[in-house]
Amino acid sequence: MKNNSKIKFIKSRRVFDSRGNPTVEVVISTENGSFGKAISPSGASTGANEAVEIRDNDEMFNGKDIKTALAKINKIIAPQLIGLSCEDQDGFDEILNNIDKTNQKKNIGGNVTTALSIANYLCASNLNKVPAFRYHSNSNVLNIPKPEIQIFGGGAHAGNKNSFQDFLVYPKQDISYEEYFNVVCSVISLVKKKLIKNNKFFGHSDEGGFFPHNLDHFQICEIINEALVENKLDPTKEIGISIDVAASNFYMNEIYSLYDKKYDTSAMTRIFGKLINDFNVSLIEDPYQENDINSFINLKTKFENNVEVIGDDLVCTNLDLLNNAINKKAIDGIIVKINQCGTVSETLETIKLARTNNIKTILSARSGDTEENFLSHFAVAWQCDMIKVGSFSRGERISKWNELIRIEESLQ
Ligand code: 2PG
Ligand code: MG
Repeated sequence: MKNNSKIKFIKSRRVFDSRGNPTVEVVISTENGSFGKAISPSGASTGANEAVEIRDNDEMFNGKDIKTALAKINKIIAPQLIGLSCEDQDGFDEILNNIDKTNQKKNIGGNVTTALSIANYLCASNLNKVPAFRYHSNSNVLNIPKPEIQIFGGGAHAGNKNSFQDFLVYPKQDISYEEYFNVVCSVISLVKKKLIKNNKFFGHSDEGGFFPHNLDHFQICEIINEALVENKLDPTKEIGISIDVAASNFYMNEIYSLYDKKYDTSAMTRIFGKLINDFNVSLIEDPYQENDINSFINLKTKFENNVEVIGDDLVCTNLDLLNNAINKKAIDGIIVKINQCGTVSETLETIKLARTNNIKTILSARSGDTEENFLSHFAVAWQCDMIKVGSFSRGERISKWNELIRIEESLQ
């Protein structure tokens, strides 16, 4: 252990996420003055098996304040971490888990452990005088992850309307960020023009995508297809269309409620069949509610060569749930969110298991996110296949895309 790698100081404070809700910021510094800072993001369409957030539930900030979380850091957690080497990420995260003692960080909070764990990781990269995207990787050849960018947003990110949550585009071939952003920019302005012309523009969802007035999933995908084709882009080869159904959000008692209509599981599968066959959708996240793994398996088998099935709430960045999904051949890829499991070490174990089993990894921001751009670094450092941080607007989203431009440049 380098002498100067010892953690000397841990400071935490209340800051705010992109929805204006309080969240935890942590700064960790070592004896030689190296430091790392991180803020916990926060989800709206959370999986039942995620690490849970500690909130005060009192009169402050609609019950979302985090005074208790900050007190736990200062009084219980920090004293046990001071003196540890920031380079011992596993040891750091193990201490957090030992203090908490639950599967879902119910005692000290996933919002607390996430900020602490990431701040420590960033402190170690700072100590080693490398940017975070180079820390962790021995390789000089780092691939840049493919960006999945939201065009339309709905569901829990748009006032809990009963609609799919995300409609996105992603490059199917290798393309530089510069070129891809140019493409996405033209597609987005064309989509906006079409919405305004047809009186369908309603507003923006939490991640900055368009939230349309009175358009269903087929009409939304139709508009994206038109915008791609009008930009001379082939949605079957060049730019793919993906959706995050986030199906648990509009499911209850065996029924999915979408736009005031009711669908059973087979009816949902028929919708997906049409989206895949007629609207070029080639990647579908959380198509069914999180406890219905069999329907994931069926969808994957039925459309094996035409669509990739991705688990988000189904897996919750959890090693055991991922293992189960792999054994049952339920998914082609997973969404990885650090605050779903609550520590960097557990996230890395999940990514490793996915990679060994040829499961695509998509590192993702949360709908309540911040100006922090460490996710862009981690997506490269951990060699994730894709990165999903929302739309191509709003500061907390653009900060991550901009950082990827800088990282891409320094990798050339
Ligand atoms: C998702 C995420 C990000 P949330 O479901 O993939 O879009 O949403 O952070 O609300 O869980
Ligand atoms: Mg999702």
